[in-house]
Formats: sequence, structure tokens, C-alpha cells
Amino acid sequence: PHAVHLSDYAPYPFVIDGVELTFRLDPGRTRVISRIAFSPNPDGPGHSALQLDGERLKLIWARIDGAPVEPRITPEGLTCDVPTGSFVWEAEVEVDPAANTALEGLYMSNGMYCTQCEAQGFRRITYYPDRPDVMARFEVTIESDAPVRLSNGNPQEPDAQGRARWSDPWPKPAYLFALVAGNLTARSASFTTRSGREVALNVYVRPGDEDRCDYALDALIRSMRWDEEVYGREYDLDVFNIVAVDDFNMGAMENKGLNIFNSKYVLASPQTATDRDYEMIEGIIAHEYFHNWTGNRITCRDWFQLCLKEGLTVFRDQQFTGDMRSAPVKRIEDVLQLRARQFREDAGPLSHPVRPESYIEINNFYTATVYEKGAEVIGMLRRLVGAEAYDKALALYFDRHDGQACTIEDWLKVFEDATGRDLTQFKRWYTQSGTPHLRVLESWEDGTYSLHLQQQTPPTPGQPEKAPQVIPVAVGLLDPGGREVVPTRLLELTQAEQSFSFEGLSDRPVPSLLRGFSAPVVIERASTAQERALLLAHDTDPFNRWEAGRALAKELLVDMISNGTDPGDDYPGALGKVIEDEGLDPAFRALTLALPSEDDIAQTLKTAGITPDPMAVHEALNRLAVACARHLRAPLAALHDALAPNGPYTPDAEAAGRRSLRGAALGLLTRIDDGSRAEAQFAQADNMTEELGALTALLRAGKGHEQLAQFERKWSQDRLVMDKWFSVQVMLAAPREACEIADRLTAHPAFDWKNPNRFRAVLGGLAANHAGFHAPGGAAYALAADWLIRLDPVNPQTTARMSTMFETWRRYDADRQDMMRAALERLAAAPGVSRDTGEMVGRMLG
Ligand code: HT7
Ligand code: ZN
Repeated sequence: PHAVHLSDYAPYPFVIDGVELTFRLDPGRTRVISRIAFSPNPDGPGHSALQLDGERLKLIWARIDGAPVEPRITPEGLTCDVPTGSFVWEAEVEVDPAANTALEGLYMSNGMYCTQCEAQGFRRITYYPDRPDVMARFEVTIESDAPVRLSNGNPQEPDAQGRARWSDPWPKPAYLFALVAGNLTARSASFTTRSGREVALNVYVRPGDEDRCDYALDALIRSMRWDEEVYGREYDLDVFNIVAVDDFNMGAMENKGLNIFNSKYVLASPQTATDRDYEMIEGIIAHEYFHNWTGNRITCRDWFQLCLKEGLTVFRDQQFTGDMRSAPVKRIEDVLQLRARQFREDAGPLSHPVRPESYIEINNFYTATVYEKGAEVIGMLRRLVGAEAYDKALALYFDRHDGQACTIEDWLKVFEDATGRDLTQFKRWYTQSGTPHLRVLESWEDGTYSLHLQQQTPPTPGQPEKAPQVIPVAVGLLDPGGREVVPTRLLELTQAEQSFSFEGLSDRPVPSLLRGFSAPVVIERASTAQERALLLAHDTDPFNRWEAGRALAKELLVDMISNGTDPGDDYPGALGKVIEDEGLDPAFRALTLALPSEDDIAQTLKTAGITPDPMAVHEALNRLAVACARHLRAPLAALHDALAPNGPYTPDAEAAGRRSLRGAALGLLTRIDDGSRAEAQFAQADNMTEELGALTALLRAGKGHEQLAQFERKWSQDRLVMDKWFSVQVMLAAPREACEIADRLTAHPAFDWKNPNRFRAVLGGLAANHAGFHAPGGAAYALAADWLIRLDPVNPQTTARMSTMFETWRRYDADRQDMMRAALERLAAAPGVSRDTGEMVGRMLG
């Protein structure tokens, strides 16, 4: 397979004046009739043959200006000679949705037709220039006896034969096309935009699921209002439809006016969804809705610019959740995610820039780097120019580029024009891969405190040398008593090394560095446990307060693992002060109480030059948890009692925060008690957060087998809850049992391995059990590889994505490296390995 390069971009030779599509739906033989009006592109290369993308299509006939033609067909598309000037292409193709297990293009899920076209799925529906810079208006006719037939845009009266018709007035690239047909039922509401447009809102689900749509509908309404209030963006069609689908490769898709969602991110009731599920639903509904402006109205010129829409839309959904819930708590959650997924990616063989320069399979670049680091880059830009200038730049962006397919250069030019700032150096955040490390040295003399900052980015694949980046470092200073003596100041580090001074201080201060996690970097600073404890107790910046606790835990764990030391009482004591502080948000206290993950500790050890032993990491974390539980037994029990539900479940942030603190307390207590507290919570729970919280506390402590069986009996008919049942028992299994449990579950009658959610629950659960996945002997590596090899021909996209469970293989000892490499080599050598998986494995083996 050949690589595509950013530098090879060339405009398409034609523009499209209109597209008409007719679908005759049939499970095994759907016919798609297209009529596409082409004209020469004035910005194109001049007269050319017509080249259309197309894969797995059976061409029935084709015509140009009404005359039959016989194009040259390859597995990737077709070429056809065309007249100079404008012409009309017409064709009929046949596709087989029932046989489409890859879940790209037109496929079936539980008897319902649906589509997934991003990134390049439309070419599996009909012959078309399947590239984001070709934008066109679509008219769609659907012939099917399904009661619900949907496409993009506004619904039209059915035609004379009763066929459903849709008209989308907004030009769009093919990746935003969508069609849904089936026996669905809707929950509906309406929204009036600020200019008075009445918009019908519908959430379509399988019959029986309609009582689980209210939260999604409410989140949609709040997203629409927020985008008007904060970004001045209004919705632009008469309807906004959301459809929940059980078989879906990712979370959701922002098709114009017809968002399609993994049902996991739509359906919620207190009994079946956890607080985390509710928060994810709110965030993903918002994310897809916000794409209507950042992605749809202004789209990407080519797939290298993916971060243009994804980074900005993630940044917007993070702002939204911060506004709906607690901004500091949201920031901590986002940084936890960034470190767990993006820093991990950047530290391994899959590291790539936020704007990559080449790819073999674009689906492999929907990564934490493009999404989450892409969002961080926007956050830094906002921090550097200020909130007001950011708003001005965004207004200019929407004004200047509405209806266009744009690049990162366009985006940065808007900021340069709006602020007068030169962003040449800032652009390196888009082009350089790797996580910068910031070494911090300090001096103190005559009331002047100086910070000497040095930046350095380790080499990454294809980028041995790095140039200095612009790093916004938010700093505050505390005096030794914990009083803030210098409030937050934004330092702009632009050189490889630079010093910054603070004068007129009476005592040597304790710095609070990188407040709010002002840049996605790793700070290297030798600091004492006393300093950390001071920040944990007194920092005015909530993020750094949490960060100080986290750093204390990590340093202690590294010491326990490397030197065999005991956990001691200092860390549990410092935690105790936070959890008992009634003035602090319970959600914040819960985050402070949570220990770092095993994967995080393994990565921390590696960065410190120590080869992690997953079993030692597991054991140290257990010991620390037990020490915290013993030290804090009384306050934890008091919290668990005091935070017991005192009314019916509500999913709001405040109630969820109380439950998360209660859950964290229970998790620790169950490690040292006989399990009766968790068993009682499990038996009494009237909501999934409390029920699953109790079950996970029991499983983590090696108990709860009876509860696991009860849970299965109770929920065997609920597919989303059963995904939880499959995943928790693998994820929380003891290291030496995890692989056997996963293996046993793959033989369970409900293990429908072609369903991505179910496959991820078991095999993803195994990979998420750090010590279980890396348990001695390598059985988990082999089991995971066996299943990935089996899934690849059926669903390459999900296989390739899940193969990243092996991306850290170079982190471990020689024995584990050999076994993980062998698993990857087996995947690479699988007969007919997909382009998706082949590319990922090739990059991982480097
Ligand atoms: N823009 C959407 C990405 C997506 C996707 C990409 C590749 C293959 C399948 C996919 N499903 C959805 C989702 C988003 O970022 O909003
Ligand atoms: Zn997105």
C-alpha cells in the first residue's frame, strides 16, 4: 500500500454543481443511482479525465450527458474521458449492506440501514470524488418500506411513488453524507434559535429504548444554546436528527443534520447508566453538535488538516463541559486523559505531529494526538492571545471561511490578522511531534527569585531534532506559609533556555508551575515532599493542588518500587486533609483520592530510566491503597455514610460529585474490610453508579463473585449494561487470572465479537488491566493477538485501533519485549492483513 503525502496536495479538476442520489434499499442488493453535475474547477489544473473513487461497488451502468460510457475500473475507483466544459455523470451501482461487517459505507445494524462515511466510506456507496475539498449540495431519495427513512438536510414531501426525499441546502463533502432507514422510534423536542428558526429535534432509537433518550435530548438543547451564547453560532436547518446504533466503530459522527451515535453515547437511565456515562453523553452530543460549524460549515481541505476540525471541536466541547459542570474538575479529567492516551502515544513508535505529513490509512490518524493534543494547542493559543482576542479571531474565522475547506495555515492566518501576532514559531505545535520536557532550575538572591527554564523534546519517529516551541507557562508563587505572594503570571518560553525573575520577595517562594496545565509538557523539577504538601494544602490553582497530590503519590510509588520502602504516613495524612475539607468540591476530593493508574506509573518509571515490572507496580499500588485505607479508615467510613443517597438519582454534576467521592471512599474501605459495606451498597443501589461502584470495589478486592452472577442475571437482556459486566471482570481481575477470565468470556454465548463495543469490553478490558495484560508468560499477549487476527478481516478499523495495546512494547524487559514483538509479528504476517492493521503494526515494529 502506498503512502499519501501532504506535500502532494492538488486541487480536484472539477467542481460539483449538484448531486442527486436515489437509494433502493435491499439488505443484500441495494441499488444506488447517482446524478452528478460537474464543471471544470477554475482553480484546477485544466482539462482532465474524470477520476472517481469507488470500492467494493458493482457498476451496473454509467452515462455521461445521457450517453452510455464504459469507464476503466480498478479496485480503488474509475477513470473516464469527459467532454470539456460542464457535463452530467450518471451511474447505478449495487452494494451489499448485509455483508458489510467493516461498518464503513452503507451497512446494517440490527436490521436497520445506516452509514458511516468519514473518512473515506462514501466511496463504498457510489463512485464519487471522495475528498473533503469537493463540496456539493445533495438531494436524496430513499425507496424502502422501512417506517423511518432519514438523510441529511431538510425533509421534503415524499415523491409520487411514496419515496422519502431529503434536500440539504448546505454544500458538504461526501464524508458528511448519511442515510438511516429502519424500524425506529423517536423522542422529540424543539428548539428556537436566537433568530427565531424553529428546529425539530429527534433522537431515534430502537423501539423499547425511547425512555432512555431524555438526557441526550437535554444535552443537545443545552449545546445549541451554549454555541449561540459563547460562539455566536446558530443552527441552520429545520431538523436535527440523532440516531443511536449498536454497531459502530467509534463514538459518534457529525453528519450534516443527521448525527449517528454509538448507542452507548445516547441511551441513559439512572438504572443502566453511570455518572461517567452521563458525562460522556453530554460531552459527545455537544462535540458532534459543535461540528456543525467547526467541521461542517468550515471543513478540512484534506485529511492532513483533520486537527483543524477535531482539535477545535474537542476544545469547544471541553469548554462546554467546564461551563456545565466544574471547570477545574473537567480540566483535571482532561489532563488525566491526555497523559494516559496522548503522552503514551507520543512516548512510543506511533508518535506523530498534530498535523501528520503522510499516512497509508487515514482512519489510523483519529488519534489522541490529533484530537486531544490538537485541543491543547488551541487552549495554548487562547492563553497566549487572551480570551478577547480569541473571540475576535474566531468571529473572523467563521466570517472569512464559511463554506470553505481550509488548512491550518488558514486558521493561523486568521489569528495573525486578528491579533497582529506572528505565529510562525507557534506553528511548530502542529508540525513537530513529541512531548516537550521542561527542565526547571531556580535561584534566589536578595529578594529576587529566578526561574531558568530549558525545553527539550525527545526524538520521535522521523524527527530526530526539534526546534524550540512557544510554551506558555502559567506561574504563581506561594510563600513558605502557603500564602500566594505572586498571582498567576503567564511566561512565554520561546528559546531553548530562558530565565524569568520575580523581584521584591521577602522569603524564598515555592513555585506553582504550569498552572491549569497551561501547556502539554512534562515538567522536570527536583522538588521536596514538603513543597508538594504545601501546594496540595494551599495552592490557589485547583489544578496544581490536585497535581501536587498526584506528584506526591507518584514519587512515593517510584520510591516504593525502586527501593522497597514503605508507604509511610505522610501521603495518607496529606490526603486526609483534602478529603475532610468540606469547603472543597466533592468531585475534586474524589479525584485527589484516586491513585495514579498502573500504566501511568509504568510510563513514569520508564521516563526516569527504570524498566517497569508490571507485577511490582501492581503490588506497590495495592500496598499504597491499603495504607491509605488503613490510615483514613474513620474519615472514609464517615464520608461513605454521610454521602449516602438522600433522594432520587439526578445526573447533575453536584450529585455525581458526591457519588464519586462516596465511590472512592468505598473502593479504599473494601480493600481492608470484609466486603460487607460494598455488598450492602450493591444490594440497596437504585442506580447504576452505585451498583457498579459497589461491584467494582468488590472485584478489585478479589471479592464479589456472587454479585457478579447476580448482575448478569439481572441485566442479561440489556446490551449496554452487559458490556459493563464483560469489561469489569477482566479489567479488575487479579493479574494471573485476567487472561483466563478473558478467554472464558470469549466463549460466553453473549460474546458477539463482531460488535465493536462487546469486543472492546473483553479484549480492551484485558489490555486495560496493566498487570493482567503483562502477566508473566505472555498468555494475554497471545490471546489478544489471536483475537485481533480474527477480527481484522471482518473489521479492520477496530482491529487497527485496538492493536495500539502493543504500542508500549519497548517499555518493558527483554522477555516481555520478545513476546510482544512476536505477537505483533504474528499480526503482521496474518494472511491478507488489512491496510489499516498492516500500517499500525508496521509503525509499531518500526
Ligand atoms: N468525526 C468523527 C470521526 C469518526 C470516524 C472516523 C473514522 C472512522 C469512523 C468514524 N466514526 C466517527 C467523530 C468525531 O470526531 O466527532
Ligand atoms: Zn469530532
